[in-house]
Amino acid sequence: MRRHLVPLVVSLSLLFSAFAAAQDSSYTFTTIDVPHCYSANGSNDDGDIVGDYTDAAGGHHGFLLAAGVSTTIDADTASGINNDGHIVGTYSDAGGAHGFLLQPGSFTTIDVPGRSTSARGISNRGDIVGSFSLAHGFLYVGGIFFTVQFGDTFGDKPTVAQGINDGQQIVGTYTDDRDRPHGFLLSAGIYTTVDVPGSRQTVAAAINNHGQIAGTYRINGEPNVRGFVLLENDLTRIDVLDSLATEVWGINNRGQIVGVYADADLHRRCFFATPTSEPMTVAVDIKPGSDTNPINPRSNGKVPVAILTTDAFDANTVDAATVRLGPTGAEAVPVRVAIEDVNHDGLSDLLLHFNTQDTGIECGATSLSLTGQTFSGQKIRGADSIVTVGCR
Ligand SMILES: [Ca+2]
Ligand SMILES: [Ca+2]
Repeated sequence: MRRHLVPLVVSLSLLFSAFAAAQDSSYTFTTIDVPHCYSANGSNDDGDIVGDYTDAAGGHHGFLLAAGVSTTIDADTASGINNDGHIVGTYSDAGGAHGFLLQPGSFTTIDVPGRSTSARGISNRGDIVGSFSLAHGFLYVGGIFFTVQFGDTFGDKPTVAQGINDGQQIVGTYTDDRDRPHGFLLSAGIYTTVDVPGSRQTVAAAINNHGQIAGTYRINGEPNVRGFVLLENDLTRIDVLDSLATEVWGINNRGQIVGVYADADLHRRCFFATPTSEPMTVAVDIKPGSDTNPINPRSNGKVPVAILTTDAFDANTVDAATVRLGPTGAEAVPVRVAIEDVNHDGLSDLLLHFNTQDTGIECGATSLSLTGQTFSGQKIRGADSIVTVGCR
């Protein structure tokens, strides 16, 4: 069975030469502790990981790694997992390859009738994508298969659908007339090629709800593959430290990625990586409408705080559940969240309310700090001045 569309990536991985890759410092990499891990293919927002490992005879088996415990899945590979813990992948028998959906207590075959099928990605809505007959993509929604096909005519450009998000945007890979793979994005019925600039081969493997696309590419003239994360035109190269080659196969809504790399001894190692970018400074307005921002530390009321949208930052990308406010920026959680244009500049801001008593503010404090993250994992930080009142 062909595990990924990409015989090319599998073979590319074997083209290790003594090529030192630079570390990407915007991620923290963790090697996945599954013996003989062959590839980590997907992760949900809880950080549960699915993939496959090899046995002594070279056979492939799926795995689920959840809360540090790995479990074998009786299949060739597990390719995707959603936030409900539903897993898709591929198994094979005498009749060929079959897609599957594994839910608590049930194992369902997902086959395009009469065709060799592989299930590769699942959204939180339960939509499944994959491929059949090795050359055609599919989308499976509500018990119905739809063809996902790049190019003008069916079969013109061999296509595999690899990943899907909750907005039913689909990514995958098609092969051109010269047998070179290109990534694609299918969004609202429109197919767009997704190629890393200057690459000879690009595989688009996964897309999250923020539109971040993760995959693998090879640049013209370079021997080894690298991973990438692409958001619109913003490309991040993914190279695991000291690796000779890196493939990325999955990305979740926290921007965390999974994949496989070749270490200095040419062993395959699976990895999980979390974005570690420096906090971005954002504009914070404590008590919108007030310039002095008086706060009574003994109040049992609430403090309103706005994160302002500017030309450089959209406050609506902030995940309010991650925001904290206090003297160090780690204290209070918001108790109310609203989108509102607090400074009347036509740009909607994020207005949060915090219980004054949760902030840990003391008499004499002169500022409060706010920290948090965007939905795509970018850390943010900001502060505003205050004066304490009612302290005598
Ligand atoms: Ca203010
Ligand atoms: Ca505004």
